[in-house]
Amino acid sequence: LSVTTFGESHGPAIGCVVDGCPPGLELAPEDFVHDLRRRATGRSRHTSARREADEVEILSGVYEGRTTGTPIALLIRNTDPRSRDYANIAAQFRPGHADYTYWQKYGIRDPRGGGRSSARETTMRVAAAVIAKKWLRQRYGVTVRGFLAQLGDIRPRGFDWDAVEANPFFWPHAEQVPELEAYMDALRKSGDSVGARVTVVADGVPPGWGEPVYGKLDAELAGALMGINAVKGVEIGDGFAVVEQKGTRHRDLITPQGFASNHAGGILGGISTGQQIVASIALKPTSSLRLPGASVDVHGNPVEVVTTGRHDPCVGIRATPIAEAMVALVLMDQALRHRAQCGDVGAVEPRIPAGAGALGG
Ligand code: EPS
Repeated sequence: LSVTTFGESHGPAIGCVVDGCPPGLELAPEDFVHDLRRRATGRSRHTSARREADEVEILSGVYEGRTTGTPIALLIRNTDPRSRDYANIAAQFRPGHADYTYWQKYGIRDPRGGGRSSARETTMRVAAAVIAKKWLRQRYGVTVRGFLAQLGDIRPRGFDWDAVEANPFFWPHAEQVPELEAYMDALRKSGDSVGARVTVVADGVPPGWGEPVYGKLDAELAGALMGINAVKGVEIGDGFAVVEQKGTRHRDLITPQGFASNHAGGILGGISTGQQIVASIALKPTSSLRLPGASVDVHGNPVEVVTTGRHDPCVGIRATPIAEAMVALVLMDQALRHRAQCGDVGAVEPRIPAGAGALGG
């Protein structure tokens, strides 16, 4: 499976091409509505106020409501760009933003804002992954779900999947939502931004997906998740907590009834164990701030940068569907690769049951 996207935040449209999807999958524009809405700006006062229709047009790869096996091209027209927001920083670099490195690489400053580096691009990742999620669910019963696992220094004090979809933060503990609202209101008022942690869990992945050496499942997940805007860290399973663990604590004991724990995050030797796959990302605080910050202009002169316009004080709030998308795309790719080499089922029976997940089923 391969996916590429095109388009700029303030251009006429954004789009993607998904190549390698098997034929016969039912696909209609309505399939995209749910996940695109989950990711969209303007769902709450805690995210960017830009209002995009995010309506998907299927340009190719689908005939009479089913995928044909040819490349699937999806298009979303931008309906609410406002490039004047960037007029005052057209020749400057926002500190902490990709403005500077794009300029160093290409020598072109897009005066309309972030362009390709804008989180607007992630819309198409989510759209592409609607196909992957649907295929994984229908073909293998695999589900991919995520949640906001930390906002600044606030951590969940309880966990319930039902709560996640019932608030605009994707927070797993309903009781804490007012606390998050107050935190975000104060943050917005201050003009500053904050980081976040998002965790994604895939249930139902059979054992055997992932290449053992090059193309390990965890390496592919890490690369895909790190490729999301603003991501500065990726963890699989216990991640960086393994540094302080002893082997007797970390190893997941195996019983005929299944694994007794899941510190590994469902992956051993680059190959899925059959347990929940668990991956987390750390997202940095948004760099587009209205608080002045020192920088330079394209001539190297010192400037104070102030970013106006419509920005998210915490990009992590909208990152849950994006992280799910990257996990789903990698899983579909690995499923197809595994199937090509080994067929649908693993090499040996019986298998032990999945056993313990890191997070309730
Ligand atoms: C973004 C800046 C803002 C956000 C945008 C992400 O864009 P603009 O200034 O062009 O309105 O609104 O998010 C989206 C439009 C979206 O669909 O996610 C940025 O710099 O990343």
